[in-house]
Amino acid sequence: MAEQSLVFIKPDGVKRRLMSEVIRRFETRGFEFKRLELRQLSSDEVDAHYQEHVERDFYPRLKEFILSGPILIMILEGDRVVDTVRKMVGPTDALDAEPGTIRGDLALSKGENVIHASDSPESAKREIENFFGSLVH
Ligand code: IDP
Ligand code: MG
Repeated sequence: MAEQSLVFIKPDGVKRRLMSEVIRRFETRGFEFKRLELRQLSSDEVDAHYQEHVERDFYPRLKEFILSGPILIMILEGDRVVDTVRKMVGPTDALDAEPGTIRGDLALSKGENVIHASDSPESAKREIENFFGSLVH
């Protein structure tokens, strides 16, 4: 199966009407969209998605933020999609993100940073199974 990445626009990006801007970047870069779905996550889905962060001091605020409105979930597919999308997204703290990246162009915060993207093919599989119940072909 071709490499996939689980990406979502966070509630700040949806509320700020950045969906089309972010979709456009991935579409024009050449990735295939396997899924594209606006969805309100459940508490359990957020805990499972951010399992590596649930004990962190910032987690309660992160969870409240992710649950504060719908997110736009995408499964993107293509050659080296995981690393390429992470480069297009930029670092976690948007103040460190270079212009030209999604966070560098569209955000100014470390918490409310517009977008999530899988950090490895293994994370992508786990995240896709969490949101879609199985891998997607
Ligand atoms: P990533 O989204 O760039 O992979 P992670 O370190 O995996 O960054 O953190 C997940 C998300 O948790 C971040 O995108 C951000 O929304 C939030 N977050 C991470 N670190 C902090 C922090 O120090 N303060 C507030 N929010 C944070
Ligand atoms: Mg991460």
